[in-house]
Amino acid sequence: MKLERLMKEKQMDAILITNLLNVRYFTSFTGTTGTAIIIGKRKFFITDFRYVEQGKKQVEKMGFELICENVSTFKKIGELLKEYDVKKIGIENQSVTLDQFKTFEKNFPKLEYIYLDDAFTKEREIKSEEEIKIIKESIKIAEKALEATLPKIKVGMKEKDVAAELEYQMRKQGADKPSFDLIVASNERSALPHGVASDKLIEEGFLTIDYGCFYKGYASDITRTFYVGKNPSEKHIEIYNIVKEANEKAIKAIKEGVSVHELDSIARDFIKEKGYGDYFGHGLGHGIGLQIHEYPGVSFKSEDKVLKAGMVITIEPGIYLPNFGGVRIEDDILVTKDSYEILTSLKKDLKTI
Ligand SMILES: [Mn+2]
Repeated sequence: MKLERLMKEKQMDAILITNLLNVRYFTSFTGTTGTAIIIGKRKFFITDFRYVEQGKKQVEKMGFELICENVSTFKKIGELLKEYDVKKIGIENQSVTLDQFKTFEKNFPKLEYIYLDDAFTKEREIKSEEEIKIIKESIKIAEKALEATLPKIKVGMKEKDVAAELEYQMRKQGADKPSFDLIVASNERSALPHGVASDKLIEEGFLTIDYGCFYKGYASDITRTFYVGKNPSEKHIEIYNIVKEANEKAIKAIKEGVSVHELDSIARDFIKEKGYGDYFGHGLGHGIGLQIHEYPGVSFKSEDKVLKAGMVITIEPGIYLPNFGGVRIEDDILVTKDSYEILTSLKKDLKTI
């Protein structure tokens, strides 16, 4: 069990899990109020009246004992710490607020605090079979939604209306909600790597749609760039195909053992070689899971590490030419022992709409 291993490694008597995504990961609890505390071999989950029924069903399967505390979770934690004579406790220093920490220190001055840093998020980077199944569903929902939206896109429509339609279609297919503010960027706005849908009207030129949804808590993240109009210029076709080739080259190199820097370079060097190196300024990709961006980073900027089977990453090279337009093509990929599985299935040839 991951938590027990962590406790042993850092010689802690207890671990406090307060970040809701990590609470969800370790306890299966999907509500909005809950704290987990592991003390030795005992695992407790503290929530309030509203979540007792739901909480029991979810956390008991994971070996947690539910404690209902309606007044102060903090007081309850204090009682447990005392009862079990805890001396050394791991806390999520990246998400505990300074106020919470001060209250802790004031009330438990003798406790030794171990900063867990990103230990939990690192645990989450390799997905279980169950998680992979859910991510695949999340992607399928997003893809069906885009297919249903594309025929409705017309010149003169607002970017925001395209985003609204796409969100509606995702929810109709079963999504919980969009995984981030949808990017719908028409013509010269497609040169903005993060062109969140605006009031701009769709016009002839590139149209970049970067979107995804949460399904059962797990994110999908897909980008496709289209050409609105019948006759893309040679330049449009040229940069589109360079990005597509960079995307495909990087994907082909994926397997356990390849480093993220190496992967980033494959796409980056290719784009540079074609003369557009200055126009690809962001990283190649990132892990997806309970968060839209999680470990591992797949970028020249991220910590270099090797891919491991079970990681789910995006590959999303792009070229952005100011006052002209930009292209990004993003797929979601499962790393396997000897190669990869492309989880996204939307076509990548330049499509005119
Ligand atoms: Mn992405």
